[in-house]
Amino acid sequence: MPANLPAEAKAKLAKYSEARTIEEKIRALEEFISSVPKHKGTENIMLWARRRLAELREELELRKRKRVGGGGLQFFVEKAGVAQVVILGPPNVGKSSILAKLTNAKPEISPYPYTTKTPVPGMLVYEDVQIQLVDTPPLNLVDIDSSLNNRVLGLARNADAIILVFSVDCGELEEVVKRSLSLLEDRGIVVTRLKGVVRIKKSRGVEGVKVVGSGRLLGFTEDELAKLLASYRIFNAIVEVEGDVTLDDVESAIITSKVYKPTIVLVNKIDLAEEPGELVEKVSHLIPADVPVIPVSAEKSLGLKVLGDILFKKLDLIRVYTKSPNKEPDPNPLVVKRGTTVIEVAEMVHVRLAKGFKYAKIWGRSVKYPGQRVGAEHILEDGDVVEIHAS
Ligand SMILES: Nc1nc2c(ncn2[C@@H]2O[C@H](COP(=O)(O)OP(=O)(O)OP(=O)(O)O)[C@@H](O)[C@H]2O)c(=O)[nH]1
Ligand SMILES: [Mg+2]
Repeated sequence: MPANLPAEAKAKLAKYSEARTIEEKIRALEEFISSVPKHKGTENIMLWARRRLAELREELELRKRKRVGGGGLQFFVEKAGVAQVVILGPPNVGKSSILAKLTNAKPEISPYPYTTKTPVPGMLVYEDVQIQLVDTPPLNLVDIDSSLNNRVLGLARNADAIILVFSVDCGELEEVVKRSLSLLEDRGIVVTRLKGVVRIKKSRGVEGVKVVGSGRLLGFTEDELAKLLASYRIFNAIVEVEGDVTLDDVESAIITSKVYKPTIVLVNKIDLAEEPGELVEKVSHLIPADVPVIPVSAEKSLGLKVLGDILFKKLDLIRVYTKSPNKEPDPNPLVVKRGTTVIEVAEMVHVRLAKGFKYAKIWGRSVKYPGQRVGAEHILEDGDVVEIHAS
């Protein structure tokens, strides 16, 4: 249902999105809430705004406590390695056990729920790269607006990917899966690329509104899109569209700033299942098709070996090994986004190589034969060795 927000509310929202400090954001959001008329069409927006406000107040509170002597629980985890992946899930499913098995970290593990109180990082070594995993306190699926949920979901929003853990002994497993998914969705964390996804990047660098991506606009034109954005005072933006997208989807993207997080699902304690296949099938049924569902047992070390590989692929990263002529390739890869071109790698190595770029020689999956010459726009693949020739 369209929100039909009055101009005043839209202006407040613009103020919120431009606010630089938490205090400013809180004030702008409070003003936004009081300027939104209450009716069916605005229910979702109000829900979003109230939750966002709660998250922001929580964050402010934490920062204050930290300032007055570090009494507060430390919730922010500095990123390290090639990506940060949070381990999320309901209480007692074995999140900490999984971290302990996959990394050198020693989190507290116990048969009682709510054992983990603060995030615990560890490093997963996958071949020649390190992926940071962060164990978190459990998601509360009963009191969904709990302050712990706010903090944990804040971590997830900031991470590069999510490992969502359930377990065989979850009780009403299907209900638990459904609730967990809707908790993420309600907070604007999208785990699949199959549904329509809109991302709006405000940018002074573009002239007007530019639509990119492989998706389709359903029932509206680019002109109508630009008008809607303008009503929210967004005049220069790149709108990334994937899947089928309606004008309502665009509006909710403007308001709630949804983020896509690559996700994998683990069904842990599979050692306890009498019919593991059937159970995994049941869970898979509820999970979007592009999210892998993997049965594992932290206790019996089952199914864990493949996780590094699956995670790395899901993160859409590739490893590129640079080399100088007549030398061995650098053993430390450059880890870059899938789709990266030769010239982009040249820029990362040295401006001189990019400016004077002539050609590159490649060994690896992206070429037909070893040492093949390619141009600047050649797209690299995982494992490629690149030798750049510049003047
Ligand atoms: N049978 C079996 N038990 C497991 C497995 N993994 C974890 N457990 C047990 O499940 C209980 C909870 O494990 P934790 O790793 O503390 O679970 P958690 O999800 O971190 O729990 P919270 O921090 O409270 O959210 C412990 O008693 C573990 O020994 C498994 O694969 N199989
Ligand atoms: Mg734990």
